[in-house]
Amino acid sequence: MKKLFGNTNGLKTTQIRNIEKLYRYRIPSETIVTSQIIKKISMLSSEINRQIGLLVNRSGKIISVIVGDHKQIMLPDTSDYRTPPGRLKGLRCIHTHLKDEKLTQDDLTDLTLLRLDLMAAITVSENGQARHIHIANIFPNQSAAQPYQIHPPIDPGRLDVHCLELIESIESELSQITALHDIDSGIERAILISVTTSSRHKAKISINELQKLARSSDIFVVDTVIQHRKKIDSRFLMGRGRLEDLSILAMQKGASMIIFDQELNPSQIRSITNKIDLKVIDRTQLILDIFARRARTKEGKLQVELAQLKYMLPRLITKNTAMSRLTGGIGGRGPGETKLEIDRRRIRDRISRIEKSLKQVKRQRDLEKSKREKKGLPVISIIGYTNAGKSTLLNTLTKSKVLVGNRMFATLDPSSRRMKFPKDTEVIITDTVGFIRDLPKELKIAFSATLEELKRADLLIHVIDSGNPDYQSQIESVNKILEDLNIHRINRIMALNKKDLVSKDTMKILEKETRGIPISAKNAATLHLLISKMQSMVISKQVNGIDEHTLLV
Ligand SMILES: Nc1nc2c(ncn2[C@@H]2O[C@H](COP(=O)(O)OP(=O)(O)OP(=O)(O)O)[C@@H](O)[C@H]2O)c(=O)[nH]1
Ligand SMILES: [Mg+2]
Repeated sequence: MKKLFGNTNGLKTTQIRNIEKLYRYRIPSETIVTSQIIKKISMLSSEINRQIGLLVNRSGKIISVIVGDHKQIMLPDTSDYRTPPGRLKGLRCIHTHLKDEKLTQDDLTDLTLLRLDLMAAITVSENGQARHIHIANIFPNQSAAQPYQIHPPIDPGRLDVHCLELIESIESELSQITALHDIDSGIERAILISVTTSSRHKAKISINELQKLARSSDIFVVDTVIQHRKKIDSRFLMGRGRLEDLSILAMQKGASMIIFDQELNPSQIRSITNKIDLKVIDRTQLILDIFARRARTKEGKLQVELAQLKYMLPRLITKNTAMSRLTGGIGGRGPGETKLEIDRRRIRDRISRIEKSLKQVKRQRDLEKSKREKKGLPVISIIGYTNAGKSTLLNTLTKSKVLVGNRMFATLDPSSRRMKFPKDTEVIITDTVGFIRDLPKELKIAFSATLEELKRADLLIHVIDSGNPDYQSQIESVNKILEDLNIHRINRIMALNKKDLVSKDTMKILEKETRGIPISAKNAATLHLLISKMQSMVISKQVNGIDEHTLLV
């Protein structure tokens, strides 16, 4: 016999048995619930003085029996039954109300958030007789004030609502909405949400960046929502009402996923995923996902996998399909406790194997490095915020063809090229992974070996995207990362890139603020001043020895 959900404490064994027997019933697909079940559930509910609920699938099978208290039932986790946009969940909830009470706000919230087929409450009299059945369904009409529709109470003896027809008509309306949005293109559609206590301006900049990140991960952004709060709710970040609005918005716009601009801790991911019938991920997961798509070299791939596993481990507490997107399914589909333990152990094993391989790769690289060092070529590293134009600059300077792209983190794996200055000095120029504000710590750790490389640079070129309205805070983020890496004392040139995108006046201000050199990395003709500065700094360093640190900013 399947186990009961909810709280059975204080019930007699015979009562528990009798309630468990409800699992044996089946409901013909055209009726919401049979009179036999109505009778049974009302009697039992009144006997134990608690609500009893059933979750029923489309073919009429009872998949969960839930015992509540006298005021409410808590629906179990149903995230395994996630439905694609344009569909309902495929589950209806039928439960008892002990007082002569209509559907409560909680019932209606569950209906909309979980996208249930139907929500029904049977009111039960003190002697265990069913009085009325109250039914509500989702009402996807965009112009309606409420996302649900409540039917007039039905007499238990006259249950003539054709259940399947009703559900199908709702789904047909939903699919009309989704057809409008070309859902079947296979591209994930997401709503971005920022729940924040900081200023509107900051939140806006941040969510714009999240939008670029989403696009870089081939996700189509259907809407962005900024929610200001005096205090962040520790469980759901936002209030439940807002969560409900979000669910409705997702339904109306055919979104399958919400992405939080804030990092969600394991328990927040869990509570939100259980509450809302949408895939839920945060900015960190999105960045990890982009990295996973971009990594090409063995080292890069290992580093990203390590970061993902470390991020996932504490979050592998319960089912969370959001993870499957990142892990190709490890633990994605609601593992039971033992499977969870196996998954955890497998992940830990994999983590230590990757760490070992990475050490080996590093040894190999050190070997190559020392060969190169013997040649004694100075190293210039190009660094900067992601999408600033670092790879473009490397390409133009060295006439090479490193991948450039108008997306975040186009470059993951560092590449090095030789370059000869007019005065015949030869150097090695390296391009690095872009920086981003609040770089997830898992990635920082995983990429520490790559970033450590920067310590060996004789000169850093900090490329700035002058065309980005947020350039100032991007510079700050880069500076902060340089400090974290303890390389902020290495000589540095600020290159104010994309000067073709800003007016001369703006560029003047920028030059004054940063004492940088305006360039357009795409256009070799604009690089003379930069090249001569690079050359003079490399030569002066060679002359003056390694310990001189003139910070040129
Ligand atoms: N208008 C303009 N666009 C530029 C310039 N330099 C680079 N870009 C564009 O900026 C985008 C990013 O260039 P990348 O060179 O890939 O930038 P990156 O800093 O290497 O980026 P990541 O590797 O993603 O961190 C591309 O679409 C480039 O074509 C420039 O001088 N002017
Ligand atoms: Mg790049």
